[in-house]
Amino acid sequence: MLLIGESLNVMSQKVGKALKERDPGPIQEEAKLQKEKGMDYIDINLGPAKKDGVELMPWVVKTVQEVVELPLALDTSNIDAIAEGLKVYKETAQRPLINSIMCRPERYEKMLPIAAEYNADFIALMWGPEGLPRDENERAALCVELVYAANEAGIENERIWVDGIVTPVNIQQEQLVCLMNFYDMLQDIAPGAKSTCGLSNISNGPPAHLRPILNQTYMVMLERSGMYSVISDPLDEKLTAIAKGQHPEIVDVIHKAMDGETDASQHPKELADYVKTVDVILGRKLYSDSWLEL
Ligand code: THG
Repeated sequence: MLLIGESLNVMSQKVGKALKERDPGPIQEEAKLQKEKGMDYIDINLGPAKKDGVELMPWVVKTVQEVVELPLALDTSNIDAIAEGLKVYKETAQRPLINSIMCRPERYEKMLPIAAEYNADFIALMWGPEGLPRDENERAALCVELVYAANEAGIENERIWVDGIVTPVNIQQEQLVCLMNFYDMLQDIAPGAKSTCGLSNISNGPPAHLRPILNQTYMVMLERSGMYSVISDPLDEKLTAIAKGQHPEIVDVIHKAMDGETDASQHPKELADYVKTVDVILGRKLYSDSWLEL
């Protein structure tokens, strides 16, 4: 599983302040930390960046590329800021990633030519004219439309990273299964396409100390549906270790739980918690903040 670090983010206090003040120090520290923690890509998340994005994105790209050679994902809804960032992007072993292009004609008609011109990969976000798709079939329909438009623009499937959108477990529990069903179909819809998602979205809402087990469990479940990469928290070392294949016993218990071949009572607490979390993600149990205590 390839990992894209999420924490070079305008919402983080340290990074947000440094971005505002154009102070390279904390940003370069963050980038080096992400590399040390095993990230394969760094997501530069500037949010909407309406006002100064066109000037800020190229500044951050240069600032990060002075200290690490990892490929970067440029994450902002400001289209011109993405283009300006790609203009100064120093070539890396992998192509840069545009994060993201939505399934809305007025967006992709502007953005696909930018991806083509600068030889960038892009994240295809399954967010349509009516917002979040309701199930795997609506996701599939959006995906077909955007992949077709990308191919027309000369971008092959291998450069498209499909993001079906992870929803918070406490408010849209049933969507988590739809998302896995969608990834199960992806290679039929778009052969050769890559995949990714904002993994931490699943635990956006639950208490902070319970976020890692939700993120870790869902990552393993999604990997079984072919997930190629996730945007993740670089400080979650356990997650990174699982992603890099260092915890086969955890992967094994999660798979068995998915298949109904084990239950929590058969395992010590650490593994039992993964079993209970699978049950919540699959909707076998209703989510509540106390699911591990039940
Ligand atoms: N898909 C794609 N891109 C995305 C998302 C996605 N980019 C943004 C987001 N979702 C993924 N990135 C994050 C970044 C931070 C957090 C979650 C997802 C996060 N941060 C902590 C918080 O908000 O509590 C800590 C913030 C801080 O550092 O203070 O949860 O779905 N393509």
